[in-house]
Amino acid sequence: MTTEQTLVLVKPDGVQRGLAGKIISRLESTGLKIVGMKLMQISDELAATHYGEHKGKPFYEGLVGFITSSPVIAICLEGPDAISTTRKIMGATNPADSAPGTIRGDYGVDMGRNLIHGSANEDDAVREVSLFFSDAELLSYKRATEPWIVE
Ligand code: D4T
Repeated sequence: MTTEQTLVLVKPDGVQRGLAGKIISRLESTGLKIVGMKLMQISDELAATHYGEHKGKPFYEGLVGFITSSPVIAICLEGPDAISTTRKIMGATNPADSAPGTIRGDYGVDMGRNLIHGSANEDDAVREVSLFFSDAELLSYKRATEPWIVE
């Protein structure tokens, strides 16, 4: 197990629908640690950088329009295998294909309103965490429960 950091966004649909608490609670319940969190409005520039790999794809304009349409909650989670654990709890990109018990499977029905973003791999995670958080916004702290979470 590698200790990793990953970027999570509760997307505008999650915030607008009042699901942020439920979504964050599911991630928090795994034992992963919140080391950064803020409500923010994503600018066009930040959206273009974050979703640069999708530029030119048919869904790109809609994706950028959606992610900039209303505030998101940006979270940096830390812990063993934080990237894959978060992706597993999120479910498949398209909520129609997401298993029950996952965030997208339980709360979503449409690919363009899939509630949550989580970094896809280690390179993306490092890039995305530094895109959304300054060093000063990422806190290093111990929790008394840690021996009960990691052997
Ligand atoms: P994000 O990046 O939002 O965590 O989603 P994924 O990592 O699971 O999926 P992705 O990068 O392939 O897609 C980014 C974002 O674009 C939307 N999307 C995607 C869409 O609206 N239509 C599409 O055909 C695809 C592939 C959904 C997620």
